[in-house]
Amino acid sequence: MVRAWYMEDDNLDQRTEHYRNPAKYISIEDLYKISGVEYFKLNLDTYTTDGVLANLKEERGYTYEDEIVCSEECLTNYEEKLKTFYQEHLHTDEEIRFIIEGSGYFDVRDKNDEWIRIEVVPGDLIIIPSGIYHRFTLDTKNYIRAKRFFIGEPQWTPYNRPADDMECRTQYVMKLQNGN
Ligand code: KMT
Ligand code: NI
Repeated sequence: MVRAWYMEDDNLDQRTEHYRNPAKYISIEDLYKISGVEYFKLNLDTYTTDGVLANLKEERGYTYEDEIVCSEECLTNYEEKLKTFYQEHLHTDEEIRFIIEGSGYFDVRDKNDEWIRIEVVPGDLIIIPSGIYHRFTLDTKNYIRAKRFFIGEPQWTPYNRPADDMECRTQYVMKLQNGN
């Protein structure tokens, strides 16, 4: 099961858990309510044929798909990319990742601007809504392989915070105020 918790916001290694003391976990249902982040568990042995992913793609209109591997060997400009991923940013579209191998953390801001750390492992499909401030880091194992999906022509541009005046941001904030 996916795990998520409120982060201790210190300056230690970004790749470690950063639990609070005592640890403060949040369920995936509550995470959805307060942030709009969606989560699906897929079966890694059967996802190519069992129809679950196919349905999701159909329902949500994901027409584009590729794969990203983040490791020192596979990612060009590895250090630079990892820095970019970990800069607090938002996108004009959803960020959809389906983890095939390895692991990592997506951090999202709640409405009080506190960081929530979401651990992703193989079989997890996570949808980060457009307009939410977030970031990504590898964990200490330094490896993740994930599928990326997109509606139409992919557009991965990160808009670093502050991006409060962007339309996707104001819409996101409004949606949350109206209870998603
Ligand atoms: C992103 O945009 O943050 C990424 O693609 C991170 C790697 S995919 C798990
Ligand atoms: Ni992003």
